[in-house]
Order: sequence, then structure tokens, then C-alpha cells
Amino acid sequence: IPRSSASYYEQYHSLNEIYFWMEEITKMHADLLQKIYVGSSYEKRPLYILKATHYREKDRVMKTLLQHLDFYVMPVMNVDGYDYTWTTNRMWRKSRSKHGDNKCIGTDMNRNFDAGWCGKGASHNDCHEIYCGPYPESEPEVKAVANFLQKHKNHIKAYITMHSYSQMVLFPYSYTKNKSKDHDELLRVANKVTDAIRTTSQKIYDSGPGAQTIYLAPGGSDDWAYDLGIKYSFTFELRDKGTHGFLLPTNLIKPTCIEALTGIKMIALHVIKN
Ligand code: ING
Ligand code: ZN
Repeated sequence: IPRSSASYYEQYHSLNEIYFWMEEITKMHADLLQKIYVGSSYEKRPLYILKATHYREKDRVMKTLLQHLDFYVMPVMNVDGYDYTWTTNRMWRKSRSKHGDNKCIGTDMNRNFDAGWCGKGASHNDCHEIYCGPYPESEPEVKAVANFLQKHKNHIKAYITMHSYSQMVLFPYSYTKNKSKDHDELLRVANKVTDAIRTTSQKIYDSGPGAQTIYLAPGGSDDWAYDLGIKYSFTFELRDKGTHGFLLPTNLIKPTCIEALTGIKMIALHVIKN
């Protein structure tokens, strides 16, 4: 399937295909898209963030949004782990780093941010799936994202991190059961997202603060971004609810992306009104 065809976006792609795609699409739309190098992974692969600007857009809502906002998109953060899911273990979650005398490989990047780091809901055991790493931001990929957000925090209005699965729209906090000071507003925004998804796709997404809605999980990127001052900070847990789990069939990529985009638009519309 050529990178120029619509159905390219209805397939899973290897890491190298994604690198080629990023290169090609930024060359093809040099007036709208920029590829920003933000660092390199443990295994020395480059980390990129795409910046989308301009409003030569046909979709009316997208046009309005791009008149007011730029979008930064990092297609793959865990480049080493993602590649490993293609070569060796389809269900790999963690990074591919090895620290000191550790027995096992990999740190959970969503336990490695400096937000309630390695409290209840994370593990100091390097062989566990939720290993927090030897210290906060020990993973170069986490450090790269944290540096980027830090550098741009004064003009970043919202942060959304995409995960699977369980059909949820989560917001801070996940590292504590305490409510954040923006709890009521964030719940209203999250409910706007889940309402819009229910209306447009008939799919039920739950909403709420991470710690209350799924489980206590310290060291996540959304909590870190929130405590940095980015108020509108969310985690989307995409489809499904467990039937296929992490192995979502190819034919469900498109409807899942449409839902994610609906959610992004609702958050962006709220941001430009506020
Ligand atoms: N879920 C997230 C995880 O890292 C999460 C849930 C969201 C944790 C927000 C912390 C903050 O466990 C998946 N699927 O990774
Ligand atoms: Zn995840």
C-alpha cells in the first residue's frame, strides 16, 4: 500500500515505514509540516515531533482550529520498544534500556516521568511491566519529551497522550487519589469528549481522573505535563474494552482514529474558547 493512499492509514506500519512516512509527508507539505528532532533513543534511533501549522484545510472545524492553534504530534515515542514489537515480541510495552546490574531490560515510560515518581502503582523491580526506572527521566525518550514540553510550556495549551486500551478519557491525577484544582473543568471537558464520541460512533468511553477511573499510576506524562502548568492534560485509552485488547484488528483502526480525532477537536475547541 503506497504511502500516498488513504488506506495506508488503515494499516499497522513498521518503525522504518513510519520514519519514511514522516520524511515524505514533511517534504510533500513543507509549507504546513515541520519535522523536529528532539533527541535520540537508548538504542540511538532519532525521536521526531511533527509540527502542523496553517489553515489550508477543507474540514471546517479543522480550519478554525488551525487558525488558532499549532499541533505538535509525536507519532512514536517508544521507538525501540515499538521496533521490538515487530521483530521479537508483539506484546512488548517497556523501553529497551538496561540499567546498571539490572537482570531485566526495559523501563515503563509511563512510570518514568517526575510526577509522584515510583509511588504506589509502580515497581522498583526491573523485571516488572511497570518498572519505574532507576530514577525519574532515566529514559532518554522521557527526557526528550520532558525537555520539549518544558521548553514550550508557555505556549502549549493542551497535552494529549494516546494509549490503548479500555475506551477512557483520563485526566490528572493518576499518582494520587486527590482531586486536582481543575478537576471540575477537566471533568466537563472529558465528558464533552465522551458525549461527542457516543453521538458520532455509538461507542461508550468512560471519563475521570486516572487514579479513580483505572488505577493509581505514578510517573505518567499527563500528570507531569499538568504539574508543569499545562492545564488541559489528558490520556486517551482507545479501543477496545478487552475483546481484542492490545491486538486491535486492522479494520478497527479507522473508526478508532475517527473517535480520537473527535476527542482532539472537542478539547481544542474548548481550549480556543478559554
Ligand atoms: N495505560 C496507562 C498506564 O500507563 C495511565 C494508564 C494513564 C497511567 C495516565 C498513568 C497516567 O498504565 C496504558 N495502557 O498504558
Ligand atoms: Zn499505554
